[in-house]
Amino acid sequence: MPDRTALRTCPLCEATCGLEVTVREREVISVRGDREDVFSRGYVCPKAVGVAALERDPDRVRTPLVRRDGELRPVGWEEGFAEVERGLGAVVAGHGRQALAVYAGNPNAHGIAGAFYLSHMLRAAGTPNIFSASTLDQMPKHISSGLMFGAPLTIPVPDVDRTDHLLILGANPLESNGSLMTAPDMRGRLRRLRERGGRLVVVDPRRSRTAEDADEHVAIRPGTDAHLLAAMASTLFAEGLVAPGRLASHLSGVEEVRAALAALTPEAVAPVCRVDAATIRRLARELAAAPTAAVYGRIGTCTQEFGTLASWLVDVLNALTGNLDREGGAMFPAAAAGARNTVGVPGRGRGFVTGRWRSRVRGLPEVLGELPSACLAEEIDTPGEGRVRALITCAGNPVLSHPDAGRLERAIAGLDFMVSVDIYVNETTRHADVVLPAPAPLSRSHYDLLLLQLAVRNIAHYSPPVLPLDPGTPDEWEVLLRLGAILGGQGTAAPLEALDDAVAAQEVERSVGLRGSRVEGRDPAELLALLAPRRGPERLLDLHLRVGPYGDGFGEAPEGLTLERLIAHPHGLDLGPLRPRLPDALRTTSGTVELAPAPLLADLDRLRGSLERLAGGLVLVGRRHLRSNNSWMHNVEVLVRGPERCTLQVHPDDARERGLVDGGRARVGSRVGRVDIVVEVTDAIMPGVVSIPHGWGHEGTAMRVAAAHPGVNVNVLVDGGMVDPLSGNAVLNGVPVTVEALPAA
Ligand SMILES: Nc1nc2c(c(=O)[nH]1)N[C@H]1C(S)=C(S)[C@@H](COP(=O)(O)OP(=O)(O)OC[C@H]3O[C@@H](n4cnc5c(=O)[nH]c(N)nc54)[C@H](O)[C@@H]3O)O[C@H]1N2
Ligand SMILES: Nc1nc2c(c(=O)[nH]1)N[C@H]1C(S)=C(S)[C@@H](COP(=O)(O)OP(=O)(O)OC[C@H]3O[C@@H](n4cnc5c(=O)[nH]c(N)nc54)[C@H](O)[C@@H]3O)O[C@H]1N2
Ligand code: SF4
Ligand SMILES: [Mo]
Repeated sequence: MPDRTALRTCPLCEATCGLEVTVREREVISVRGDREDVFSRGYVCPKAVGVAALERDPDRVRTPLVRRDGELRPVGWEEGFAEVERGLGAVVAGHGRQALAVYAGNPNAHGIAGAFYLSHMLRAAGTPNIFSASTLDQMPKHISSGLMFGAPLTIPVPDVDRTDHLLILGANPLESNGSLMTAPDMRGRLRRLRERGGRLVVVDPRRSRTAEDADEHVAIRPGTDAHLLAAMASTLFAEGLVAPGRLASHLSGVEEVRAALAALTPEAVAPVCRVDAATIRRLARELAAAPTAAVYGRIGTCTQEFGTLASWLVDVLNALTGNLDREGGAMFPAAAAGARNTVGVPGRGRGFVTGRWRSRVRGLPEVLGELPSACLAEEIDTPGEGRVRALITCAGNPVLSHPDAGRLERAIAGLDFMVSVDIYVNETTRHADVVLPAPAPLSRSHYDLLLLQLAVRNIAHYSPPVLPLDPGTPDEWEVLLRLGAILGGQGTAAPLEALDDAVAAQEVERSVGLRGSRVEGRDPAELLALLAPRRGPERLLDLHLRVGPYGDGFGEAPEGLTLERLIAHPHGLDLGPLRPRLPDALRTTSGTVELAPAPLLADLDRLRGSLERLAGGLVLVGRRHLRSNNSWMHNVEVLVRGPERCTLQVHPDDARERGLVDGGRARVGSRVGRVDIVVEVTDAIMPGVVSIPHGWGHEGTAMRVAAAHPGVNVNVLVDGGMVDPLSGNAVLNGVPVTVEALPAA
C-alpha cells in the first residue's frame, strides 16, 4: 500500500490547528501543519507530534481493565461493562443516586464524544454531584457572560486580527496557544498586530513569553486584576472617557456601574495591585484613545479570589470604550453549530441563573448544572447522609488538577467504587475499579463544537477518522452511551443503535420545539429521515449544522451548510471575519447588555473590603509551557526532553533573603501541604511571587516516560477552601506559601 495523507484537526489545545498526517499501512510516519487549512495555514506547535506519539504509546490503555485481587487486569468489553453495572448498581441500591459523582475533565471540550454524548450520560446519572474542570478554569467567565449577555457561552473574543490595541491579563498565549479565544498561531497574529502599528500590553506577575514580546509588561500582585480593572473603569468615568458609541442603545446599567466603582480609584487600589496609580490611569486613557481596542483576560484572571468580578470588568471596559461588538474590539463569534446565541428567538431570552441546588457539605451553589470541583474531596470524605461513595471520571486527572490534591487522593482511594474513562492508568485512574479506554485521537472523527464558538474568525472544520478503530473496540461516544444506559437502568444489553436513535430523536425534538428555531414546528420524523443513514455524533453534528446560522434548514435554504458540504472542504470552511451581532446575540430578559447585574455589584463589597488587607509574604501562581499539556502529555519522550520544567521560579531578592540558589532545592509549604522542589532564580517573576506549573507529580502509574520526569504536584499546596464565591471556581493563583532552602541532596 502506498503512503497516504489525511487531514485532521489537532485535538490537543484550543488552537484547532489543521494537521496533515502521513500514514504507511497503520503506522503514522509524519505529522505536519496543513498549509491549506483555512484557519491555521500550516502553523503547528511542537505538541502536534504528540498526536502520533499517543497512537504508538505502549503505555496507553487499549482494553478495559478491571480490578481483581487488588490489581487492574485486562478484560473484554462485556466483562468491563458488567463490572461497572455491578459496582455502580450496588452503590445506588445501598445509598441512592446522590452517592454517585461524576467528574468530567478538560479533553471532553476537545472532542466530538464529549460534545455530544457527555451531557446524556450526566443526566442519566441523576445525581446533583456533577463536577468538571470548568470550576478549575473558566467558570467565572461563564457566570459573568451569562449575567451580562444571557448565556454562559456568549463570551466576547478579542478581534485580534483587526484590533489596534490589545490588553491581555493573566494569559500567556505564546505558551498556551490561546484559551477562550480559538486562534491558531497567536505568535504570528500578535506579531502582525504590532507590525500594523498596534499596541500589545500584558498584565502578569511574570514576564511571560507573551509579555516579552509585548510593547509593555505590567507586573501585578496575583489576585488583584479586578481591582486594577475597576480602577481603570472608574478613571474612564472620572475623566469623561466613557464612549459606548453605537452600543449605547444596547446597554443598561451604565450609571449603576459608575456609582458602584466610584470609590475604586487608582490611588485606592494601587497599593493592593502594586501597580502605581499613574500607570493605571495611563492604561485606561490608552484604552480609550485607541481607534479600536480589546481587553482579554484568561486563566490568571479566573482562577483567583475575584475571578467573576475580574471577568465581568474585562467586558465592562470593552463596553464603556465602545469596543464591545465592534470590528477590532471584543466580538461575538457566530459559530456554525451548537451555539445557543445563534438559535431560537434572537435578542432576548430567559436570562441566566445559578444556585438551583447546593453542595452538601459547604453549601456552595450549583453553576451550569455542576458543583465546584473544590468540593469534591469533602463530598467524598465527610461522613453523613448523601456522602459520595462512587465516582466516574471521564477524561480527567483530578489527583493532579484539583486543589488540596493530597486530601482528594486519600478520599478517592477510600471510595466504594470508581470507574474511569481514560487513555492512561495515571495518578487518578490507578485508583479505579474499572478503566474503560478511549481510542487515541487519530481513530476518531473530530469537530470542535465548543471551541469554534470562541473562534476569532468564523470557520468550521470536520475531520473523519484517519485510522480505523481496533476491531471490537467501541468509540468513546459509544462508551459514554453505554455508561448512560447502565446509569439509566437500561443495562448492558440494550442495543447501542436503539440508544443512539433515542438520543437523536431527543435532540431533533428539542430543535423543533425551540421557539424561533429554523425548524420550529416541523415533523421530527421528517428531519430524522433526512439525517439518515448517519448515526452517532455525525448525525447530531449534521442536525446542528443544518439548523445553525449557515445551515440549509433542512431544505429551507437549499444552498446552506450540511455535514456533507463541510466534508467536501477538508481544509475547513471559512465563514468570514467576525461581524457585529448585537442585539441578536443576547439572551437576557431585558434584551440589553446588562452591565450591572445585582450579584456582581453585591460582590464588589468583598472587593472593597480587601483594600485593607495588604498581604505581605509570598504567594504562589502557576504557569504553562508550550511542550506540556496539563497533566497528560508527559509520557511523550520528545516533549519532556531537556531541562527540568517543574521548578519553583523565585525572584533574586526573595531568593537572597531565604538563601535559595538556582538549581538548589527548596521546601514550599502552605496551609494544606508541602512539596520539595528544584529552585529556578529568575527576575522574570516579580518579588513576592513564586511559580510552579501544574500537571506534574507523576508517581505510581503505568506511564514509564512520565515516571522518569516526575516533578511535583503543585496542587498539594493549593487550598481547596478558597473559591470565588459567585462561580465556585477554585483559587489556584495567589495561594499564600512559605519557602525555605533545603540542603543540597
Ligand atoms: N494549580 C493549578 N491547577 C490547575 C490549573 C492551573 O493552572 N494551576 N489549571 C486547571 C485547568 S485550566 C484545567 S482545564 C484542569 C485540567 O484538569 P483535568 O481535566 O482533570 O486534567 P488533565 O490533566 O487535562 O487530564 C486529562 C485526562 O484525560 C485523559 N485523556 C486524554 N485524552 C482523552 C480522551 O480523548 N478521552 C478520554 N476519556 N480521556 C482522555 C488523560 O489521560 C488525562 O487523564 O487543571 C486545572 N488545574
Ligand atoms: N502548552 C500548553 N497549552 C495549554 C495548556 C497547557 O497545559 N500547556 N493548557 C490548556 C488549558 S486547559 C488552558 S485553560 C489554557 C490556559 O491558557 P492561558 O490562560 O494563556 O494560561 P497560562 O499560559 O497558564 O497563562 C496564565 C498567565 O497568568 C499569570 N497569572 C497567574 N496569576 C495571575 C493573576 O492573578 N493575575 C494576572 N494578571 N496574571 C496571573 C501567569 O503568570 C501566566 O503567565 O491553556 C491551554 N493550552
Ligand atoms: S497549537 Fe499545538 S497543540 Fe494546539 S492545536 Fe495547534 S498543533 Fe495542536
Ligand atoms: Mo483549562
